[in-house]
Amino acid sequence: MDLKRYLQINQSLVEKTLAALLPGEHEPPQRLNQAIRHSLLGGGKRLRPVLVLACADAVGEIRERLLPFACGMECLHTYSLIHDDLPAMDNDDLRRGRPTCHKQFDEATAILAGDALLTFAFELASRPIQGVAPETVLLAVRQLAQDAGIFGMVGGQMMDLLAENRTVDMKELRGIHRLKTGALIRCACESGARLGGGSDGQIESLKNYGAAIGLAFQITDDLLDVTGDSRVMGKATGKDQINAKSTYPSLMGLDAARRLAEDQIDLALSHLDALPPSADPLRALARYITERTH
Ligand code: GRG
Repeated sequence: MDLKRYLQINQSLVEKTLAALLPGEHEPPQRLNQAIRHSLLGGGKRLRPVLVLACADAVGEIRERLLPFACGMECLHTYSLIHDDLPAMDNDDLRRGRPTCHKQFDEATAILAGDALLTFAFELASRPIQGVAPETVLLAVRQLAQDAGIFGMVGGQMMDLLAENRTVDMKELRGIHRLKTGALIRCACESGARLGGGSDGQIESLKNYGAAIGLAFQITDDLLDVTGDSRVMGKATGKDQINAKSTYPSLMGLDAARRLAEDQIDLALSHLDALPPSADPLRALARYITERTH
């Protein structure tokens, strides 16, 4: 399994589809469309849309038809990054190797670009999919709304902000990240399995796979903030320590955090045991989560 090639092919598929689905930068309102394209088409690993496609591959064969849904997930993720970078939140200057949206444009434009991407995400996710029952699409859209909102990413972000400047314990940290980072990654896997025609058992397995890699992804993000190279990552590092934030490395130490991430990858792989060789990209992706450098 050549993961590098698999990622290149699928990342480029997602990028071409996104570029085609989005309004052009010369279409009005030009400033909004330029800001959206600046943030969305300027790099990124495309992990969530690739997971949608890879989970569909693992259970069925209708992956191309899922591209608008997968791109919707990337729009939603990018909105969260734009808003997270704002001065009222993380106040970051660099994202995906480029100036953050509010630095390149201004705060009002960045807020609107995020809002527009959030709503565009649901426009894309709710498009009919040939060969998939409308009720199944509706279920996936509802799941996306839950995982992106109060009971998912936004709720987790609020809990994360409220946890600033105090030490939280492992249980609370896990609860925050299960929502803030984990919900969308888990949702990508569950949606890919559901829209790809997976059985209830397969959907459950891929949901559990997503939950485990989501935690490993967050631990790795915390580790990279300590040990990573900001030039490779395209964003500032060392911020957690400066902000005295509780993270996996700060609560348990670097080695124990690495071990916990590896344990989650083993757990994720065990959820794929009953799946056929078409799940091999997911097996390779799980390992990549902890090996990544950006
Ligand atoms: C503002 C509602 C709102 C939510 C923000 C996702 C998030 C919640 C904040 C991002 C802060 C952060 C660094 C979280 C850690 C994990 C994470 C989501 C990293 C960024 O995702 P990647 O690495 O980014 O997939 P790329 O650029 O590769 O898409």
